[in-house]
Amino acid sequence: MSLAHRILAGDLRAAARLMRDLDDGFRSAAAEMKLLYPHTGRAFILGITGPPGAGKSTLVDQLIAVYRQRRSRVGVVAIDPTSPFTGGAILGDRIRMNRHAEDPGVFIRSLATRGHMGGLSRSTGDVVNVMDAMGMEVVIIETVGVGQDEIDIVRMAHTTVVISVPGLGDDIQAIKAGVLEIGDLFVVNKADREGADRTARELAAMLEMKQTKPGDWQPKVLLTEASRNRGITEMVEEVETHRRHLIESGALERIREERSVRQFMDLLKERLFAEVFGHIQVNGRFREIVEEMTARRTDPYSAVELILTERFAGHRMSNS
Ligand SMILES: Nc1nc2c(ncn2[C@@H]2O[C@H](COP(=O)(O)OP(=O)(O)OP(=O)(O)O)[C@@H](O)[C@H]2O)c(=O)[nH]1
Ligand SMILES: [Mg+2]
Repeated sequence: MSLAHRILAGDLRAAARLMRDLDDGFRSAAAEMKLLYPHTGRAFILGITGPPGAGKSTLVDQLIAVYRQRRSRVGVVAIDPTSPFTGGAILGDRIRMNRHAEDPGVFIRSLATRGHMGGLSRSTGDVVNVMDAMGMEVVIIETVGVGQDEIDIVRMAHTTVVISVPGLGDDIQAIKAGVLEIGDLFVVNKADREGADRTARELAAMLEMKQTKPGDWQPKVLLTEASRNRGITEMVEEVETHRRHLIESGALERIREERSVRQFMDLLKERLFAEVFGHIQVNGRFREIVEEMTARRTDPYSAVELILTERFAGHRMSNS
């Protein structure tokens, strides 16, 4: 039986195996993804982002518990910002969410940001799709920080929660830059720490300055203390309110469409590059071009044009 069929039948080990094959870039994995795709599009995708150590994993662990009480199955994709060789944060996530390790209704997967040549958002998308096809009603994506990679990842979420913590004066400024735009809900975690109320007030003030149109979603600012399970139910309620808003306003359909388009674009970029670059590496053209450029007999612009012409003119001929 194919991995896809086993996954659709609820086989968790088959899912883990496919995710490894995806990491290794096996061609067979693409065939499995084709079989799974018709079974995707049902999961609610929740993005959790914020600075290192803000308590994201602790919050996610509490969220899992709430969704499990409500009988939803939960998938988690934790993006590990550190080197795949240290494994530090992966271990941390495992420990943080350990109490759910034996629950067959919970599936946790960590992805490293390095070692994924140009495709972290695509591999995240693949993992989300596998979890979706597995029947996970909720898929949570945890990412750190505000880099472009993270923004791309967070954009595949239906609802995005931005976590901050008190006492990060300059980080609030960083939040201002880009994260203010992507948050559907802002959570100040570590509410037990001094200055939490002030951080929440500052955030709320910044949100009020944003230009809005009637009918636009108004992000709230909530306080939580993840390590003592405080404020979590309120957070889930607000997430659910946003989810209903997405459905009722038709925005959910738009987000889904954007996500398919982005997946298509990412795949196209990756496959075109692999196709063209693989070819010139094997036939020695790449080496020649490097030498020509170094000797200033050609330039990168002309070289790319030449390679594309050679590659695709050849294609048309061989196909006709
Ligand atoms: N005081 C306090 N500590 C908390 C709270 N929530 C989490 N922590 C602690 O903060 C530390 C970091 O928590 P994590 O959940 O690993 O944070 P994270 O944002 O996932 O960290 P990275 O994934 O490494 O970026 C841990 O020691 C938690 O126990 C809170 O509400 N109050
Ligand atoms: Mg974490």
